[in-house]
Order: sequence, then structure tokens, then C-alpha cells
Amino acid sequence: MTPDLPSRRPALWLAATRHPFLDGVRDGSLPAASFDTWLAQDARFVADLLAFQSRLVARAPRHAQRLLVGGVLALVDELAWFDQLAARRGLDLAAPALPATVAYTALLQRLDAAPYADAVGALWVVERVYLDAWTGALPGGEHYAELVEHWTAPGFDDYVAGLEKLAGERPADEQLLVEVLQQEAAFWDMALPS
Ligand code: HMH
Repeated sequence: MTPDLPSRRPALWLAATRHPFLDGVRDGSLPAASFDTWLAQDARFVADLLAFQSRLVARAPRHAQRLLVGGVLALVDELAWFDQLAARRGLDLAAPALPATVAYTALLQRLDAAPYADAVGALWVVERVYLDAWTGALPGGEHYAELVEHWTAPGFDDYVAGLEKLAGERPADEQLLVEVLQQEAAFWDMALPS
């Protein structure tokens, strides 16, 4: 069962959801430049996710479509919010994709061609990891608290619970889910100061 993944792969789950990047957000020690690097890459990722999820809506069973459409709308709003945030921070969101982003884009393209059960299972992992990661960074240190609050808003929780229900309906290819976990961990790694 897809929703058992955290207990079946505890080390990988931990690597994707507890990370020095997130520790730095929680205690406020993460340099603003590292956060900005991550933000510009995440804006790219969200745009790719929007494309993947829009196509998933079309091939999903009827009972799943409303929730997935809601998720697409949330991604559109998220991109608008990223634009505002970038303007405020004087950040150029057109920065070229870094290797972790390129690799994650490639995985989304494979998921786009995978059966619905694998794709919806993977989407649940994508969003559940993100929710767990930001929840673990609460309340967020100086400069980051407002951002952590945004990514832990109550509506997001409900959405992830809805995805979990869909993901639990059909078994997914575990190897694909594991690859999502690996890409999530690599995505946090990307922005750490070296
Ligand atoms: C890397 N994973 C990453 N970025 C995101 N914005 C999400 C998941 C959730 O949409």
C-alpha cells in the first residue's frame, strides 16, 4: 500500500523530510542566498508539476478529478505567490535549472507516461513529503516564519489527506515512489551552502 511508504522506507523518508536546509529554516541560520537559490528552483519544479498534474487530471478516474483539479488551481496560486515573493526579495526566477531540478523534471516526465496508479501514488509522495518537511521546520526562525506558515496552512493538510485516500486505492510501483523520495532529498541538498 502506497501510504505505508514512510514506515516501509524510514531512512529515505527521513532523508527527504528532515534536512539541514530545513533545520536552518527552523532556527533561522540558513543564509538568505541559499533560500533564494532553492526558491528559484522550486518555482521551476512547481511549473513542471503543474504540467504533470494537469495531464493527470485528464486520465484520472472521475471520482479523483475534483481533488486533482483543486491541486492544479493551488499550484497556479502558488506560482503567483512565488512571483510576489521573488519581486519582494529581488530574485530572478528565470535562473537556469540546476542538476537536481533537471533530474526531477525528468522523473516527472516518466511519471507522466506511467499508469495512473503510479502517478497518483507519486503525487501523494511529492506533496506529503513537502508537508512533513515544512511541518518539521515550524515555527521557522527569523525571516522564515511567514514562509513556513504558508507551506503548513490547514488547507494543504486536507489536500494531502485526500491524495492519500486516492493513493491507497491502487498499488503503485514502489521503485518509482522511492525515486521520488530520492529526488526530494536531493532537492534540499542542492541549496545548502557548500
Ligand atoms: C521539491 N516538492 C518540491 N517542491 C514542491 N513545491 C513540492 C514538492 C510540493 O508542491
